[in-house]
Amino acid sequence: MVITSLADGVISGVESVTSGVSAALFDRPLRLGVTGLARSGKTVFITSLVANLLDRGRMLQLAAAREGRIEAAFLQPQPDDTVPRFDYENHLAALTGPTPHWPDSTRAVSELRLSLRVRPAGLLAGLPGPRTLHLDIVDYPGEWLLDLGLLDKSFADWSAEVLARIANRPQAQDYLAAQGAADPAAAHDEPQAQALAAAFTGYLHAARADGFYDCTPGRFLLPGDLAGSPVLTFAPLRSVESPPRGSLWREMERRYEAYKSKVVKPFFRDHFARIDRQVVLVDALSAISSGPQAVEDLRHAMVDILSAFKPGRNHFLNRLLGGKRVEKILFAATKADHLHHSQHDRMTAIIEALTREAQDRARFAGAETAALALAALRTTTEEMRHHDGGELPCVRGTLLDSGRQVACYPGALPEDPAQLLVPAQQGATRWLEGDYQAMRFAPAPLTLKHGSGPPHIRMDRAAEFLIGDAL
Ligand SMILES: Nc1nc2c(ncn2[C@@H]2O[C@H](COP(=O)(O)OP(=O)(O)OP(=O)(O)O)[C@@H](O)[C@H]2O)c(=O)[nH]1
Ligand SMILES: [Mg+2]
Repeated sequence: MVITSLADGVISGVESVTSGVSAALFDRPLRLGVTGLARSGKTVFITSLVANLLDRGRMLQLAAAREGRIEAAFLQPQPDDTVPRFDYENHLAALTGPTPHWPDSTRAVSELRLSLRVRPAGLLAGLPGPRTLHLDIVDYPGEWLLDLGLLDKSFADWSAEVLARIANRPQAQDYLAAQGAADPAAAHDEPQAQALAAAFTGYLHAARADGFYDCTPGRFLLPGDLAGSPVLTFAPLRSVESPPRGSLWREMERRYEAYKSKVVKPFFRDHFARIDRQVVLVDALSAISSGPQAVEDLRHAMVDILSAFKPGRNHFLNRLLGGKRVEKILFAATKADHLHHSQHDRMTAIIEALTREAQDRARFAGAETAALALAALRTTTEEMRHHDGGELPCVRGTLLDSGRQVACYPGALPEDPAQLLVPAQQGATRWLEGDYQAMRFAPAPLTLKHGSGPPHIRMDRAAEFLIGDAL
């Protein structure tokens, strides 16, 4: 499917040139969506991608860069006036300044346009002059994709489902008690509605912090400028027989519907539906170190997130997209610099297995998919250390919390991903074999060589997969 559409593009392009139309017609924008759950590495990924496309010394696996066909790369005003600009300069300054630090957490959609002037290759090589690819990079929280599942659900169904799911979670006990004490059929009382919404939001935050990913509605965690508004002041309630007008239940139902139509649908219409290529970033290592439950939960979240890319089952999205589909999806395990490179293949196998169900669906929808382990910013160096008569493949870096330089061995990932995924699926509470250490490294002070972006692992491969064919 991708090959066909590409071939179509080439043929119509050649026709338009032979018919004397300017090659400027080739200048077309390509929208690259970058998503992932909170803290998965979206901001650092985009910052590094842009910096490394501007200065391409470390992008040898990107064919157009290696062949010297990219004549210029520059940032331009983005096409959408109402979307915040991705704060590239500040994020880069944070990562590469004199006292390097990680950029702040970001809480909403943002966008940046990078334009690449390229000399065409292959069939188009004979064309006069370079053409320009406008790459519109869009950063949006993966949590917002999870909300797609709400569109087909009534308030009653959603409530029942959520209450059943959280019944045994310790993080939810306060909310469940508050909800149990409230009478859904009683007259709506705003302070009570606010208290319930606050308690439910508290549960979502606690669950998220403990590694649960099924934390919708997504905007409750990332409200942006909607904080405190009625569309975010609802919570799941137990069902009652024909709740009267003006009851708490009816008002919550109304707000739930408003959330769907005023928050969820506009996001899909204005951002999601326009994406051509997509990266889904996954911090699998953190999930693995949190334990089997977190891994199983992450797998579920991936299935849910990716269901947005197989819109067949969702009427709203189907109508919205018409025939348009995302052409390529890259699943990337981030922060691969936490592992010695000898473990990267295993990390890739895990990310493939973790997203297999989701990938199969996307493939079904006609998108080309790939999986990769990468680090947007490499913070470590590798070394072998003697231990118990053997050699341990370690990484050395500066720990974020203590500022200490350490050589770490995070644990051996299994060769067969099933060794992690199967116990996770079967509800194991801890790993039987092996222990995985969570670490956070600080970005290392850098002196960037002229013409080179920040050090990374496989960002060039990621770029080749995502945009190589368009260059
Ligand atoms: N070692 C290492 N750590 C990384 C890398 N990328 C991200 N991190 C870590 O992950 C954290 C989150 O990265 P961000 O890029 O801010 O993640 P995000 O997905 O934008 O997070 P939110 O905006 O909060 O959703 C950073 O503060 C770093 O601690 C990387 O390439 N290497
Ligand atoms: Mg961010």
